[in-house]
Amino acid sequence: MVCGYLPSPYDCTCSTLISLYGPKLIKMLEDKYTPDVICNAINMCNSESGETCRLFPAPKALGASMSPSQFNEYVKDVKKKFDFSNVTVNICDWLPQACNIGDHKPVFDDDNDLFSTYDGLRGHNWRGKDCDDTHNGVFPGRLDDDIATDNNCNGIFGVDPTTNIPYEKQWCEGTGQMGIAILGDSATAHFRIPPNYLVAKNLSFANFAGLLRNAENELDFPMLSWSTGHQLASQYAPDIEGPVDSIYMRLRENNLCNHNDY
Ligand SMILES: [Ca+2]
Ligand SMILES: [Ca+2]
Ligand SMILES: [Ca+2]
Repeated sequence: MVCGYLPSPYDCTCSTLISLYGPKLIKMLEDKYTPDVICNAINMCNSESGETCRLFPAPKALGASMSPSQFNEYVKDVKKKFDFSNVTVNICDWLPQACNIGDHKPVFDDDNDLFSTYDGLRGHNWRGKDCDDTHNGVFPGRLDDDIATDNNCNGIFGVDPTTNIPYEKQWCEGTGQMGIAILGDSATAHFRIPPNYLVAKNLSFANFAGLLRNAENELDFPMLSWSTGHQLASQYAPDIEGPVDSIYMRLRENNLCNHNDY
């Protein structure tokens, strides 16, 4: 059932993993090993810097606190005990796109201008949508001095036939046109774990329908944040309700020349 939440081909890989390691994982849960220990023991939680991933309280076996080296030694013992030493599962083999975001640039960006036509994987959920992914001179937020093309992706281009003035100049020049950029960690990108993911009784296909999409966004929701939000929260139902308001949305509401500039 768990693998059924994932789209093909991930469901197949998941089923293989469950058939190989499922009984041992269930035994570990029954023996009250923490999720951190289990995840590290099967090599699914690790980082390129070698730091271990720890979100939960220390295992009881280690007392109230533990150093990183103590934890690593403990995980080694658990690997040995459950014969996980030869597990070669790597989350990046399984979901390579999600691991190809270490530089925080869009994974899908044909013209390398740092703007994408794809929403997830650091795409246009994170920054304005590229309206021409074959031309790196066309992207949101740039100065638009071409009267024939919408170089800045705000939807405005061409010349007013009655005044012979480019629309971009006629409508936007001197209007205080501006976008918004936020530099920060996941907190500024509206990181959240949908509560339903953590409550066993709420396990359902409906609650996990957006699992892959959320994973592609690293459980961040910049498209719903106070600063760059621009999507309807109802798209993320049933986890999120209510209206979305943001600095970008207000900038755009006041001046459509700001469209896509976030
Ligand atoms: Ca692009
Ligand atoms: Ca482009
Ligand atoms: Ca334009």
